[in-house]
Amino acid sequence: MRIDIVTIFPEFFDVLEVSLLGRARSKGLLDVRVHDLRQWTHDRHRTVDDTPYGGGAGMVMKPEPWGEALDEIVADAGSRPLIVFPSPAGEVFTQPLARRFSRTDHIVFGCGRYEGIDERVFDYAAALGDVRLVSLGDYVLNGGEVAVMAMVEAAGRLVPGVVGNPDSLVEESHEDGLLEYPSYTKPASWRDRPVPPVLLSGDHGAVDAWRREQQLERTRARRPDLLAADDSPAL
Ligand code: 6GU
Repeated sequence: MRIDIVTIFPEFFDVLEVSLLGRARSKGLLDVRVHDLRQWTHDRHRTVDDTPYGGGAGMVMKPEPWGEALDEIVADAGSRPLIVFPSPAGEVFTQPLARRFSRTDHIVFGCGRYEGIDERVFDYAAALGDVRLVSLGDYVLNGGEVAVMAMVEAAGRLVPGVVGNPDSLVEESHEDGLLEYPSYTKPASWRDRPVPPVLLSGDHGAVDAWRREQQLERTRARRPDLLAADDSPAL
């Protein structure tokens, strides 16, 4: 899987070298390329932003560097990528979308800063690939970099071979539409807090039933919105 990231802060992505995704990169499972948007500027100050037409606060990212960046990356890859612009005005990123990303051969992430990117860039990008605006959730970050890091990690760990034991991927929060059940390890009692006895019973059927009940109970308490969804596993 190839991932291109266009940003004015390429250093943000240095942490992709470490941990799970770092190993996936050195094993050749993930081909991540980080690009400085300013390489596609031509003025002495390497300008990427300008004042908004119509007035208002803040600056808007100019379309020209974005156009050249997308042209060059898409031409180099030679096929139509998925082009993702992180934006608090986008659709919300969820596990099914992470799964979709993990099955995509080539994703280009365009990290906006300031008050956003000139709207015409999204329209132009649609000629080169399938465009999606994607948000992490209902709060505002300073730019798309942290959001892209989250999306790359969520999708990258679903690429076959990236996570050592694939079983650990299925029994997780959100994979079955519910929150994960609670986990315990030794000792059997710690600071007057015993492990739930059913987990020590050796009765696998009882353990499975208890875990399912815990998933439903926690989801009811913390995330009732998941149970109200059309595709809720509780329906
Ligand atoms: Cl994707 N970008 C920004 N700037 N803020 C966000 C976000 C994305 N998702 C949530 N807040």
